[in-house]
Amino acid sequence: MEEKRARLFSAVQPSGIPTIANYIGAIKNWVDLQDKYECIYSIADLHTLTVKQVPATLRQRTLELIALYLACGVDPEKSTVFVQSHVPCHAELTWILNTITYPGELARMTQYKDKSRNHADNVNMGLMDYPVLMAADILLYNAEVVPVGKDQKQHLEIARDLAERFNNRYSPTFAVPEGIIPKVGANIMSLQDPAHKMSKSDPNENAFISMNDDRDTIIRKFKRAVTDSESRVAFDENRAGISNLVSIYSVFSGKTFAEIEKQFEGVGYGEFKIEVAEAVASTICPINERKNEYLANKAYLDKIMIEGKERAEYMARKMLAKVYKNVGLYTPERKS
Ligand code: ATP
Ligand code: LTN
Repeated sequence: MEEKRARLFSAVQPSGIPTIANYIGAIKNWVDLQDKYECIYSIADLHTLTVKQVPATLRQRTLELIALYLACGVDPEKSTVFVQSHVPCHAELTWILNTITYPGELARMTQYKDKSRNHADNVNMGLMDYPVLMAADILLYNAEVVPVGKDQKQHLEIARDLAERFNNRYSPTFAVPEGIIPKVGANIMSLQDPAHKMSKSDPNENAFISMNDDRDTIIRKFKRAVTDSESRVAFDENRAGISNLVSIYSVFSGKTFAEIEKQFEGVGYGEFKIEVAEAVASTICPINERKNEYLANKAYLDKIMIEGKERAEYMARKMLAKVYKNVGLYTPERKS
């Protein structure tokens, strides 16, 4: 009999065009994990509503993101791929978890503080509650592993705390999830300001490489990347800009930091930047082409989403029924 594999859950928000940071920190790793775990990959559309979205754009980005998942190698035969809002249990479990969450623990989240600053005209309850919805995503499937970038570590910690708190307050119900954070590339920085993470919602387009960028754009953006005046290609914590480029190159070339330092000894930043750009382009341009092929077949994408929803909802409904029972909500039984 086939051995039962541990459940894995992860998601990306359709809040913009994904960048290479989302690819490196998340989607790229998902593909390899499909053979080891029972994987569930979601599109976190409800999360995006915590900042202002243009409705038509959000709908289009949802399609683009599912096309990108498939183009990167997420296989709907192996994994469950679905859109968060298609399974109402996520919002329902969020309510239950809210009743065991303290406002203080949400107010101190780095992402909440950053986004409240960046969207000062729209500091809403959803923005604060974001980690609870994320905890619901994970706990609803009893996921034991959650691959994410470093920026999500704090949120994962809340998911673990809520699982433990719930289990202690009521009865053992949830698995306590563990994060998988990649060794290299968990924290890709902005090309324009290496003190801040690369983010798809950065207003400065030169700060990120989008998964839609063509080869010329990729080269132009890397050429402009902020480095330092030292001009030695190496991973060095005190030189964030060049270290970021070395990390990116390492991921796309498969070479270690030591190999890269040796290869580029005596080579200037200008030449190195072109090499990085070429390595990135040779991976993401073909992905982009495949993504466009999927996008041209909306009926297929809709079919994948509907099948994914059905599979996800089956698992989620079972879990939510257990949660409702364990907290004491009454369920009537149909006798005839
Ligand atoms: P936004 O800018 O809209 O907040 P984002 O670019 O931070 O979005 P998310 O959708 O929040 O992206 O994240 C999707 C996945 O990508 C998560 O697993 C996250 O940890 C990872 N990720 C995001 N930014 C980075 C980064 N700079 N380096 C590595 N991984 C990242
Ligand atoms: N908040 C995540 C996206 C996300 C997620 C999740 C990741 C929503 N729900 C559940 C892992 C597990 C982010 O990357 N910004």
